[in-house]
Amino acid sequence: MKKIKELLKEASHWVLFTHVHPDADGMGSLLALHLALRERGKTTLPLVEGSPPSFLEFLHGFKDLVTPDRLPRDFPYSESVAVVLDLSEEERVGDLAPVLRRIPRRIVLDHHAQTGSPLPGEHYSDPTAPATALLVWRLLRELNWSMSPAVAENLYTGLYSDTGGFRFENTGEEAFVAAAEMVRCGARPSWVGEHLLENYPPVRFELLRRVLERREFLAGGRGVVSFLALEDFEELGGSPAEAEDLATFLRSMRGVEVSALVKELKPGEVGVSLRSRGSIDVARLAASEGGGGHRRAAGFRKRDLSLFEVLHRVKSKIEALLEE
Ligand SMILES: [Mn+2]
Repeated sequence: MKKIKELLKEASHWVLFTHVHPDADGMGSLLALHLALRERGKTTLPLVEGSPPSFLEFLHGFKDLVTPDRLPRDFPYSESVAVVLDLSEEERVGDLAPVLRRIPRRIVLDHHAQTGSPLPGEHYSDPTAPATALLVWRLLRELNWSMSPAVAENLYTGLYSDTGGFRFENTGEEAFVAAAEMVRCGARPSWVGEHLLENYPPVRFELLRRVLERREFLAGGRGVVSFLALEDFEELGGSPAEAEDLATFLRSMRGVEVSALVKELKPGEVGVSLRSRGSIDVARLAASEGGGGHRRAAGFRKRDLSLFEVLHRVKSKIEALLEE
């Protein structure tokens, strides 16, 4: 923490990273830090892999995001500090890995349980923290940096999202203390809630319809799995981002302890989202397949198996997990 604070005070050039398929916490934390650094006269390059997630375009600074195909050539990469937010494993940086390797100094801020090979750099990771946004908030406080309304609202978005709207197991007193301070600094809870939860594109409901039609119960209703194929996204005109977190919706069914949504992300690549409740630990299942996450929300990707092979594998793993 001390080294990280010193770097934040001293260094002038920053390059910010989050994981592939960024969520509200990764993106909110990244854009909050981007604005906080910029407010202190530093130059920052906020990066995003793939196309910027449109469901988060309400975040402040969203238009500043830079994709790997548009990297500025004249940026002083070798004199910069990289901050990697909401992940700690190299694999989850995706196509941005070559950029990350160009930057010698590195800070990693994360709240996931470490599973893969850790990224080299100064780590500030706390698996008990409900969100990376909360780690950024702690850092800003430690540095005595004031929070502008834009920074506060971006952080609030990350915290709100990763706590499931302050209802998940990870939600404790600190989350509410931090949220209260963010609100005091200008974050608008109703505005964030409206953009996150009441602004879904119609295609999401078409995808949800297919997910529900195809749901398959396991172990007498204690498990539920469903899937989306590439054709679904093509036919309906949506992308896997629009099916984000439908696994959480499946878990909300009475009696369900584990839910899984298997998605074909691109030709030859299948992603699996796992959710659980009670004593079931899906982070372990994900780790055994080369992925990671939290006890109740985890995932992994497969590049060597077809959609239905992955689906089959997930079903038997969930059944085994529920038999334990
Ligand atoms: Mn997170």
